[in-house]
Amino acid sequence: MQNQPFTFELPFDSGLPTTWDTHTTRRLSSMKGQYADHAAYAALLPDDPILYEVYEIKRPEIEGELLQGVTVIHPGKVGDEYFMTKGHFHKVLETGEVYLCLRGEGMMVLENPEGDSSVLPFRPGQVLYVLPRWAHRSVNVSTSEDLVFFFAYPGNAGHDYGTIEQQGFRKLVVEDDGTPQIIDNPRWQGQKP
Ligand code: S6P
Ligand code: ZN
Repeated sequence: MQNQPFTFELPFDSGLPTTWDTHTTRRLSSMKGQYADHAAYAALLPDDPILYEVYEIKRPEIEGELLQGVTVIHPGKVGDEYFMTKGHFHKVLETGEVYLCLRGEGMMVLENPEGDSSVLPFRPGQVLYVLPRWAHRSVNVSTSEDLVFFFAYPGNAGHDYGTIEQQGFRKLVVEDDGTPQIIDNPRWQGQKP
């Protein structure tokens, strides 16, 4: 781990950082129950494709530090739903996060415990600010190109994956006639505030 201020490159052609400390891959099998089309999920499971990869710079997970890295979501669909991240609240709910889209075409699905939800388009050159209290999931709405983005968030934030695993997001992004559409999640299992 660096103990001096440092730089690293995010070349716009690849979007990949030139250095990183950890590289995590998430496969379809880690998304059980998240895709609305359970039959399509089951049909793809034997291949267990990699949906996305996260490259991170290691820093102490404490207040005052920032954790940063790059996520690459590959193109693909499960039924009508695009490849997407698991999504999470931060364990410290009052945590904001900054994203910068580098490549591809995406959407960010967000919601808070108060019942508000939002789905924002996410294009190269756009910065997206995730407000404190809002769960977030990134969706690659291209079926041919990777979606690549940089993120930074406070070191003490932690992650709460369990709430989304259990209740899902209120909104889904699905392909309809070749274009992304936002629909209500018929299986959303949260409690209305
Ligand atoms: C972390 C930040 C991103 C995601 C990454 C993968 O707070 O929001 O780095 O970790 O995009 O998503 P997920 O939901 O699997 O952590
Ligand atoms: Zn986050």
